Amino acid sequence: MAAPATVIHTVGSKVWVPDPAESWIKAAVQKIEEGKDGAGVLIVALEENGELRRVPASDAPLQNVETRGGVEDMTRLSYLHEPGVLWNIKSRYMFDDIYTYTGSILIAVNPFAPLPHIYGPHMMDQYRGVDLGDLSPHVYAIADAAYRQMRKEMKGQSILVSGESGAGKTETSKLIMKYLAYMGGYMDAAGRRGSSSGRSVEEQVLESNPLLEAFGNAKTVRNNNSSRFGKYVEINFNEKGVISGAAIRTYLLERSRVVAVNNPERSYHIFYQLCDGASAEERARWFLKPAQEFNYLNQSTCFDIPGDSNAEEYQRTVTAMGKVGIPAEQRESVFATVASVLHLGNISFVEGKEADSSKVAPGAAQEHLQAAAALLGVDPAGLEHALTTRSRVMREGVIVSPLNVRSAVENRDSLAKIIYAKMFDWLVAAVNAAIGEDKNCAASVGVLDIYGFESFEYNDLEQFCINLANEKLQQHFNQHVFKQEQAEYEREEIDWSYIQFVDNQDVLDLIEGRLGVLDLLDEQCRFPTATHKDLAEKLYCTPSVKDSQRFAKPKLSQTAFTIQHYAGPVTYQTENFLDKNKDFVVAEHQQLLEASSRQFVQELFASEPVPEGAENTPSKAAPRAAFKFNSVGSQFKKQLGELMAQLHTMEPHYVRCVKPNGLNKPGLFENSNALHQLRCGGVLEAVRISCAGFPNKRPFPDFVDHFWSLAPELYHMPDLDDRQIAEGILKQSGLEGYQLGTSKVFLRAGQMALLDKQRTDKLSKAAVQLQRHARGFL
Ligand code: AD9
Ligand code: MG
Repeated sequence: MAAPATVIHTVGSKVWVPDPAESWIKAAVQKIEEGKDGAGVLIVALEENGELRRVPASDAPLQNVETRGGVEDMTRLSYLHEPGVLWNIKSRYMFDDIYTYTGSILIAVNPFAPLPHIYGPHMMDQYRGVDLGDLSPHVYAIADAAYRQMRKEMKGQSILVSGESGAGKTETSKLIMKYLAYMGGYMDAAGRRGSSSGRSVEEQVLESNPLLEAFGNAKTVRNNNSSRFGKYVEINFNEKGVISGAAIRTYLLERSRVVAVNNPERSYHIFYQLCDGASAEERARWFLKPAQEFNYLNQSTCFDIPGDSNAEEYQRTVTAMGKVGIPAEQRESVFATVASVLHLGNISFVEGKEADSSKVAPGAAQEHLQAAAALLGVDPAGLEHALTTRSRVMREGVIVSPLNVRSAVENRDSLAKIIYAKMFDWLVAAVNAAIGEDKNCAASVGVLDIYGFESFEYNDLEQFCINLANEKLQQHFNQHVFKQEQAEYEREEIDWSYIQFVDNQDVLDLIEGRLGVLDLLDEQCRFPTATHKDLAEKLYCTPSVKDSQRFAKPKLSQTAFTIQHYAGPVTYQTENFLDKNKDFVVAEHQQLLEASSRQFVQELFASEPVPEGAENTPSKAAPRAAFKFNSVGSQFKKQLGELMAQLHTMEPHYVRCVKPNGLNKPGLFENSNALHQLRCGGVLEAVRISCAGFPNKRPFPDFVDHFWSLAPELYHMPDLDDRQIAEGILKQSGLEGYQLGTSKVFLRAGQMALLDKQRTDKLSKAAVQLQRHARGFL
């Protein structure tokens, strides 16, 4: 993305030069030299302190002409390159303009402060029915474009929101949903908004947000309200454009958080809400204690979120559940189940009589065993048995063996996780049932709020799955951006057949293709004795994986692997891959809970049909003690496949959220951090795709106004139109590869800079002549 040739620079040119701290820094060219290999070398002086630096000319792209507060659409920058994009977003952010377009993509920088003046019905009315770009960039403009396009073409629209944790995806999605609810809200004959008949579909849709956030969001080090699941909401509209239904799908809830929290994070909000907010009567019914006394919560010292009240949030959750349409009786069941999970966490074990066996510890643990059993509707002895033994199906029959203390603890945690996960899925299903999908709708708008690309010190199966999702969305994005570019070239009737860009299909093949990483992972999971070392070996020696350009074995590890993602390399540690990939309900748990006296619990554990091809499928004669193996990775791949198939039928709109700093503070913009996100979010990829074609497009009149001085004689010919003058200017310039469309000039990357240079040279020559001329007179 650097400047292609040295000829664009002159002494005095204002350029960007790479800087380790600031990524890019402003400088002015002092001197131009020729390097050893003939390439240009610049001596530049930094703008901020005059320090001199020597940089290859190819590393010093030209600065755009400074505009106060930046430009609203990045494609209007004369020079479209990394520092130009970064600087533009930053300049706007400093004026609280958090939104910027790159063509039709919206970039949203998290303000980390309420900006009430830019949201609300008053602003929604302003954006209603206005073409994208006619008003300042705004998330409402994107929502409006999707809504209008849906109504006009009766075609499904999707709005894909992405960004890293804390970048503002969920807030942005909610703003979009509010806009759609406002536009698609019920209106009576007199044009009054809102339904007269109590609950409206749009209200249900909006209230599903606080509900699912209570159960699926948690405080993390990155975000006090971090979504620990992905979400796709499809809002249905009738032919009048009024909301007629909705469907919600969720992806990969983080289960481990239920039983393990790192300081200073928290588990899911609902636990704290319940402990602080339940009434005396409810507390008695659910045997609740302060949050500090529950082991699943007190591994962290954080119980409160500054500025929030758990008790108030509890009321908010109850209200939201009611508004969505979950009746009191079911709410009771859900809360009892949440409480049962907390009690499970306080059941501790001591060694049993036999060697390597365990039993529930005396004292408080017994009380919690009683409480958990009561809330789950099972017999305490049965629960203890299910927690402390494991049965195996052998040829001779079922063999029940005791678990030692450590295994009992693990077993208890896996029960807690599965109960919570099933309850979460139940909630999503309940919300869907209450709202109701309109299968006969005229068209829908889908909003996707899904975790962005992740790369940490330690990357586990979760990061692997998340990054797979991002690769798939990135491919979708690239194809769309490329298609849009091509559509414009076609409209302008220019030749673009030779323009190509590299796509990320090879990464997808590596991960989800035949005998790719996911296949090999499932294969290893089917061997009961396989370890992560076996998995790593398998990955290192299978040609479909090891020969991929995108795969590498890190030098210093025997079990990790590195994938070269579109957003950069990520090294995954395989230690937990096998365990985390196995998704099954332990037979003891299944048997215990499907026989619960509580209908709700029974429903959660109602036997599902065994998936085809699943291992350990009990044969008809076999006892029920076998478990069903289901792979997390393959399920996620399947879900993603369905999502992508759905998205392919819809017209996409993109919002890229950017977190300006790691401190969640307003007014602070960290360059390298933001740049990394622009890369991960595909914004720079979009720029790259654009640069592979014709990054600068100028309508003929604009082009002529700017460059007439390159061919003043043409400009004064009365018979020529702007297209002919533009053609003449370009011919004289000696450039090649540009194209003339029906209304615009299309320039290849770097050509704008070359033309600008010719123009400056010409104008300064003219100025010199003028001066001489003037002197002649003196
Ligand atoms: V995560 O991947 O779920 O951890 P998100 O969803 O990207 O993350 P979220 O929308 O939760 O981030 O935003 C984080 C915080 O930033 C919010 O709690 C707000 O305090 C803040 N935020 C985000 N967007 C806006 C906004 N448009 N206006 C004001 C905002 N504050
Ligand atoms: Mg979120």
